Amino acid sequence: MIKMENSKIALPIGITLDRFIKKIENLHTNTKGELSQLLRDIALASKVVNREINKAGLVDILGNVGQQNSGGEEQQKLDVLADIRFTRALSKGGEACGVISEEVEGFVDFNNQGKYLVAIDPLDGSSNIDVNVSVGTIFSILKRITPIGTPLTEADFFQNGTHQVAAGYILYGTSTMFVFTTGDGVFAFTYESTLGEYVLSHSNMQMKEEGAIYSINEGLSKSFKDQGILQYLDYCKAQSYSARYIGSMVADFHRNLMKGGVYLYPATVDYPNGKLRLLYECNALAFIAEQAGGKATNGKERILEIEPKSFHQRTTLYIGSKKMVEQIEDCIK
Ligand code: AHM
Ligand code: MG
Repeated sequence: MIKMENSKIALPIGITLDRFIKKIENLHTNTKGELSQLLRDIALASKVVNREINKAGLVDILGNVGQQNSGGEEQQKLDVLADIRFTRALSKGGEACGVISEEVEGFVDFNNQGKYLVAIDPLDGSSNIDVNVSVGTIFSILKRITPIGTPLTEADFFQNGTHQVAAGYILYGTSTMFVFTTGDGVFAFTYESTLGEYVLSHSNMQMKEEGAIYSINEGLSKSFKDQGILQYLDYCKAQSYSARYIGSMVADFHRNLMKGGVYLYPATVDYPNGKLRLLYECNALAFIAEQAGGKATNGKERILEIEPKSFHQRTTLYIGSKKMVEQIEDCIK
């Protein structure tokens, strides 16, 4: 049975993602099911990527391709493969009219009648691919603002994160999980490989207001531009918090979502504006964090209210349990 509790959806654990999406669709009037189909397309592509990640090591898909992506980082073979899989699924599906990806310089216009735009990091945590450590996919969905049937423009993509209609991530970890929100709470589905289905495992996820885990690349502390971060790290140590940093943001974020904690990527000498990308990394996770009762800022403003000015714009990021993020903000004031 479906009921709305404080605008949150209550559906039984064990329901498949397809059924879940259909039921949510039924709760909303005037929907044509396009967003539902788009989410299904992303889920399907993620199963293909999951299969490929699981084969890594057995077939020749590890290592880099010898070229750099839009941000000047080494592209891994699996980065490129994942980008191809998701872009193909989105263009064939027809609900998305365009995409921006970490792996591609500009935007891709599918020239179709779709009304949604997708911003995606096809495989986040590239440095972990070769060493069998969790990686993820992050996606953010917006509605185009220019009329359907006309060429897409930069303005379509340069909408702040409050305009997202859905966002999510897939974590390829000890099990594979699809976590997403459409603004009615956060839901996680675990992949049941023998069935080939994502099954609801965590309903209406909520993040603890305060946790005891901090996730940061502390090895870079000499190059942090804001000394307030060091003050916050001293506080974490005084409290005997646990330091946990995998180097795949999706995995670090997911753990903090489940247990309570905070993820930090401040400005450094190498990345004076922060390392992480606003449109396809930070906005999506910020939407999820807020839906789960957490918080996401760049230290001064809400991530979701930052006005994008370029496709691969970077930002500093402090995201996780609300009180922990607020304390960081106090330290770096
Ligand atoms: P990527 O998109 O090139 O994989 O970079 C993003 C990743 C995050 O997943 C991770 O938290 C961070 O970069 C790690 O960076 P660092 O090695 O500087 O700590
Ligand atoms: Mg990334």
